[in-house]
Amino acid sequence: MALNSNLQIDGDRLWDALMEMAKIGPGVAGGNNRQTLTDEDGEGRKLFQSWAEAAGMTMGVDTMGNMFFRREGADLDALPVYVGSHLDTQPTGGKYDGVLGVLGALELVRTLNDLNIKTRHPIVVTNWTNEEGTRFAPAMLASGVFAGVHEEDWAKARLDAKGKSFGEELKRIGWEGEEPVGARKMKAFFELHIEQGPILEDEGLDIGVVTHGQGLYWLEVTLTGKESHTGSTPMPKRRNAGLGMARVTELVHEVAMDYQPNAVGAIGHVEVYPNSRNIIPGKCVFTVDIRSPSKETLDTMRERIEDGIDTIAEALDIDVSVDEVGHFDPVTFDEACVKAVRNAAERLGLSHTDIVSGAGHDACWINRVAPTAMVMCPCVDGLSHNEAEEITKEWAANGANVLLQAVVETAGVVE
Ligand code: HGY
Ligand code: MN
Ligand code: MN
Repeated sequence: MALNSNLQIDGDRLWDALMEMAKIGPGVAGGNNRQTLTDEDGEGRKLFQSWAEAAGMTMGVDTMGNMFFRREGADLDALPVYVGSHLDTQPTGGKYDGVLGVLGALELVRTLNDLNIKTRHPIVVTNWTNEEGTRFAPAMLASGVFAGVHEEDWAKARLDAKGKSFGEELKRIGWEGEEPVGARKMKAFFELHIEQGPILEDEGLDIGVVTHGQGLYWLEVTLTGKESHTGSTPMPKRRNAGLGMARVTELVHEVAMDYQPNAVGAIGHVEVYPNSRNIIPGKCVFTVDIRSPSKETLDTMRERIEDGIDTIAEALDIDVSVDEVGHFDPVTFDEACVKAVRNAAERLGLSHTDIVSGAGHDACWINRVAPTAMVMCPCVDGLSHNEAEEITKEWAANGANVLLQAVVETAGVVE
């Protein structure tokens, strides 16, 4: 069967699956709180497993809890085409970030089953553990181990805010697999994801053909001053870590603004000790998140911010330490895979544009070990990492149809 625009997924079935999965780990404002390796994550994994096995796929799980569901191809020895994303969410996350990519891949297989289409290469639907990095830093942790970026022991020793380790939590929810992580070889990897930015919606475009992903640093900064009474400590005698954090927050913003229109910078995670109304903060721990599509700009921003932090600490007589807890350089996705995505959008008559991903994705790491590309669909107001994250059924279906066509083009149709 030649690939043509008649090959389309069932948009209602995809939407129903998204709404069903969204019931697990509900947020408080219509989104989701299904953080990695929580009981809710375990429940979501079980639901996904039941659907994937009902679609005739066989499951494999590796030692980082990455889930793989294989649909056999005509050529049993051919390297599979992998397709997927992540089911874990932010604490105040949306229903579609990551989930659309996993359930869009499931829908792709369900559609091939309905139409009795056999591909030459097997297809493997994937759920990567801990893409968000919000409970266990850094982001894309398990796909990073798979791609050989992180050592498995280091990853399993990562602690959450309550001092629980990734490894013990993975065991606790019963999803530590047997497969050695990274042993699987891929012909290609495709990931469907919401844009998490405003470009596609603002320009009225259906599809983002992701050519690059911007680079990122997560710098965990610890400022140590001296706890003392907010009422009786004279201003000149204060060693105020909270004031230091405020100045660093401003510094990060100013540096990012110097490299517009693409650079970004903010501080999203903050811990203030002892966090008492009438004690001057003795210690602040926070994470600087800076990103740019240009490696040179990213490194310059990091240098300027670290120098600025030293100046601020000296002026306030506070101590400082900076730990890199996350980093990846800007990513260029595989030309042939990107072309398959672009061909798919054209074949389907969908408007599209090349786009650089602002967010990090598992695809950014998998691109190191296999030819990789991403498909993006719009999201309302470009909003994500917010419970109000929204997409339309049509946008979801367009994205999943492009994913289907790109994967089938790459896997080859036998009958
Ligand atoms: O941080 C990111 O870019 C991704 O959402 N984990
Ligand atoms: Mn995501
Ligand atoms: Mn996310």
